[in-house]
Amino acid sequence: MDNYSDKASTFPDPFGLARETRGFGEVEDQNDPVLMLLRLKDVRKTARDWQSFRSGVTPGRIVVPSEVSIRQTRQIPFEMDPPEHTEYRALLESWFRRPQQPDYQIALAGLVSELIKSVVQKGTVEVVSELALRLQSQALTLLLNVPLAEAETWIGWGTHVFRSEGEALDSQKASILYDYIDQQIDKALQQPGEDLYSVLLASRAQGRTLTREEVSGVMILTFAGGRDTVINAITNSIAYLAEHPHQLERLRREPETAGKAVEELIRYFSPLTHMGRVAATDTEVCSHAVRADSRVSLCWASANRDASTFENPNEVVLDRALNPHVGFGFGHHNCLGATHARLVLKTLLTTLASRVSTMEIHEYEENNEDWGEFRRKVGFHRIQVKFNPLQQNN
Ligand code: EMZ
Repeated sequence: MDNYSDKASTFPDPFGLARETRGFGEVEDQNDPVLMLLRLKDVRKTARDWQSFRSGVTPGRIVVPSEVSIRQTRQIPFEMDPPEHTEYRALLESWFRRPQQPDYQIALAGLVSELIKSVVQKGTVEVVSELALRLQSQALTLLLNVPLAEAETWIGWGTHVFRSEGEALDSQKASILYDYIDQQIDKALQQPGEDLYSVLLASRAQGRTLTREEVSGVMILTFAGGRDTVINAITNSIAYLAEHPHQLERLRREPETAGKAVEELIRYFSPLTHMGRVAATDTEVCSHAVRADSRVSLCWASANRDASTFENPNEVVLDRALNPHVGFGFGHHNCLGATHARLVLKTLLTTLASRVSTMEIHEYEENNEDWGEFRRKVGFHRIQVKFNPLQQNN
């Protein structure tokens, strides 16, 4: 077993004791408290029970920290409940499954390969801004089917579209995203193309074409939901492989293990800590009374370390056989972007293994979230890494 405490890629579980003893935690959030559910069983059960625990409430309220003060537009489909949710989700599925197509995979492999080539050439880079943010943004051009050059605009926005340094909710920053999406919708209306905006503008739900507001709601979710989460997953995976060179070596020898490795890294790092729901009536979860209209959260990060399901939950076991993690959520709201995110990570792992011999972490600054009594490491604000090329590739 690896020495636990002194590694950049060690992400301790802050929820362990509370999960085992109580099963929940309580967090204050802008005068709208949240009951965090910590056990895998409760998280799954509550995620399934959309009649009692709703997503289609005031826009921004199921996100923790709440975004009620910075947006009015409902993000689609995640701020909806069945049966409405079912129809919108179904109309998005085939588009978000395009990463399964060979030409998409070839295009992504090309992007990743260029990026890795350039970091190897530079030698030492700051991974969050020079690799993870760039990769996330460039890969998103494939998901949206827009020109690669668009990525430069998004890179300029930094790692989170609603947060800036020292400000958890930055409304000025949010308006940059909304204005941008508005302009893109205008463009697509004037000159429809093969991009996601145009496809959505021509899509139908509820017996009519989608409204502009609905198209915007899908686009905001696509931009915001898969941004810091993907950036953290990329950065944390690189930190892990830098500190476990034998695992990079193994990926080189057995690239077919990359799929399982991705699942385990997602379980261990859990890029999204939790997602909320709002109780429809007075009820009870985990033997705790929950009042109508109060918030609960499904803590994916805690559920993914639940020892009643995962053996040695605090260890990264890259070829973990059974891995029913909830890193991409659970139930009908599971992550729509997961096919794309999995492909990005898998391509990153196999490309690193084929191009890089070892990586060395120089200095770094951790990114921690504070949830009341819980302090959770989610990634890095910055991390300087040296990439050593594989000899045959220099
Ligand atoms: C929302 C959320 C979706 C939210 C799956 O998560 O991600 C957060 O990062 C955004 O701030 O608006 O999109």
